[in-house]
Amino acid sequence: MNHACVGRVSKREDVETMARQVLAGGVRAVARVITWLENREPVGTAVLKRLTSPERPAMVIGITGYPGTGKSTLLDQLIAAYRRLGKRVGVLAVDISSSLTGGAVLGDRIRMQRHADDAGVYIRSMATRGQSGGLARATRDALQVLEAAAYEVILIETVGVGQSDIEIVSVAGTVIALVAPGLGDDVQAMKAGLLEVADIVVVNKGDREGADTAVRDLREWCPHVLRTVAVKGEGIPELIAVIAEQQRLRDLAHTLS
Ligand SMILES: Nc1nc2c(ncn2[C@@H]2O[C@H](COP(=O)(O)OP(=O)(O)O)[C@@H](O)[C@H]2O)c(=O)[nH]1
Ligand SMILES: [Mg+2]
Repeated sequence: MNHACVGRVSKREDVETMARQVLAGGVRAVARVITWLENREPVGTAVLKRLTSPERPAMVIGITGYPGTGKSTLLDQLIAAYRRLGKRVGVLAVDISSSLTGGAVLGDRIRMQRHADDAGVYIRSMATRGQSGGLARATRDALQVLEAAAYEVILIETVGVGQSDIEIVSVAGTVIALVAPGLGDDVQAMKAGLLEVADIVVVNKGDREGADTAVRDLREWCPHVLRTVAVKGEGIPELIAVIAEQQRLRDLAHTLS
């Protein structure tokens, strides 16, 4: 018996079964395929080729900003809000610089733990694989898998504000840049890069001194500046509304072009 051939046949069955399970929204298949894609295994790419896009495209929201600004806390609130609207939510937490941010991902896990038993929520950490370019590609692939699995809202959180963050969040229909008061220099630095790709700027920690000044300052740069207190859920309904409006206008522009 030719083992190589047997191997190939079972792989092909794997590919078809996996693709079917992903399209049926199977969480275990989703997780496995994303791992294959992260590791650049050809079987992952083969599954990806068999995936079809859903009739209604997912709403993809990128959230970026410096560590500690409250991205994960905000994300947790957004998950809860979209779940109340009956949406299936997928989350890709991309940690580009785990060595810089220490236990950021672990902290995120704990913060979002309350959604762990919810079958309508899938949370995935995308870890560093050498260069950030590979991570950007793996994230795009994972996004495609989640879309095929019919997650209606997909949230991508990136840590830091490097070029690779911009590359990653740029695949999102809506990009949210998060800032917190008291990070004056960071806000200046962000103006050069992140604010250019941001559709919405959120000044989180609105309960802190300096939030008003930050909002006023940023309004000169970006038309959509909102203030939130993520720990208390303040400003979340307003943010959801602005995201919906921004996506609506984008889709309209897309239809007209
Ligand atoms: N005072 C205040 N603290 C907040 C707010 N949002 C988040 N935090 C806290 O800021 C810290 C960092 O939040 P986290 O969501 O992990 O930030 P991330 O690194 O950007 O993901 C945590 O201790 C949060 O509890 C807020 O609106 N106000
Ligand atoms: Mg975080």
